[in-house]
Amino acid sequence: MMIANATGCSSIYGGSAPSTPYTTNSCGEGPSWGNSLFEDNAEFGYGMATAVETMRDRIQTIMEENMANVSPEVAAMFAEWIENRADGNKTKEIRNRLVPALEACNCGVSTEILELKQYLVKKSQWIFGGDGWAYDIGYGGLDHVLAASDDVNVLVMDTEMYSNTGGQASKSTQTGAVAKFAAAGKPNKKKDLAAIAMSYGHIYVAQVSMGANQAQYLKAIAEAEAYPGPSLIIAYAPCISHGLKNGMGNSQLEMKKATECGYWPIFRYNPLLEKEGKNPLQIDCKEPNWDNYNDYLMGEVRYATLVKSHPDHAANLFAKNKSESQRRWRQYQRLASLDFTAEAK
Ligand SMILES: Cc1ncc(C[n+]2csc(CCOP(=O)(O)OP(=O)(O)O)c2C)c(N)n1
Repeated sequence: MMIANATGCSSIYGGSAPSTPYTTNSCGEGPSWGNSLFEDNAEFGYGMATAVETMRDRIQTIMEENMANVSPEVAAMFAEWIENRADGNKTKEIRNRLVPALEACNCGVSTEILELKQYLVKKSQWIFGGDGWAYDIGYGGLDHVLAASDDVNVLVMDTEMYSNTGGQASKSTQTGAVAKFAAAGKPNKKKDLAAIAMSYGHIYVAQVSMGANQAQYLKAIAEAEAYPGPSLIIAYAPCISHGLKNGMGNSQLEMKKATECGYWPIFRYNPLLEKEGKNPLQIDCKEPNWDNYNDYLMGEVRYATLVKSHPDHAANLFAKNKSESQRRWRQYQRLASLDFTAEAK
């Protein structure tokens, strides 16, 4: 796995010395990680993926040109690698047989491929960052990378604000939330990044919340990894600047509440289903209990504080926030009920 990490909370806890969440397995293998600035992280990860695939194209050319110059066993492994080069587990297994065979054969082609052996296994390319990066500053690059067809996976940890620099409002901040640059509550609705990405049709998109449904969250990660094209996972991430009245120790519970009241619906959009004539959008949560919406907002200081400073204004903005969520829910319901039989390939 290779990770391109935009600067933000995830790069700080991801890359701090002396401790880091990343490690190696018993074979000494683990992810590699790089931190980009903040405006170009999607491009940074895309560059990593492109560089690796260019080296792997080179391996394929060497193999194709040397089928007749190696033993039938090695030629069979070359053919197997070419056929499965996009499969992480398969290429790992082939690499484990091919490398010793090439080391033993001591022929010209073996030296060339052994020099590139670190590229034999398909890399899993991930691009991590927050909403300030994904929705605002890095959005042009993110859109560009998602619009291409390369196999990269994007994880947005959506705190609905620029957390690492003290909680500035982003285009992900919801109506009525108090954040820096939105001291009287954000007047405008949250950008629907998932809907924009789904409009392309070829992007795997999931909106997840670990606290609402862990199985759905893991399924989305596995599906994004397996999808042979760009994937985008938007993960709800409570943060200190939200001011959870129940405390950050209950952030998983807060996530559950957000999904149950309709604030954060969870779903998966898998373009592979469309090829089977099925609707690609699957909504993974029940009809929200909208009656709990205001209680959810009042459980967080980022909303509750507006009631104290601007009570009338607060009521209007919270009603607007709720009706925007209800509209978004109905929009997803409409999309999820469309007939896709004509799209079967
Ligand atoms: C081009 C650029 N502008 C500003 C900064 C300063 N900066 C570092 S982290 C950050 C906020 C990141 O917010 P977000 O992407 O939402 O991630 P979070 O901290 O919420 O995880 C900013 C503005 C930077 N690193 N690069």
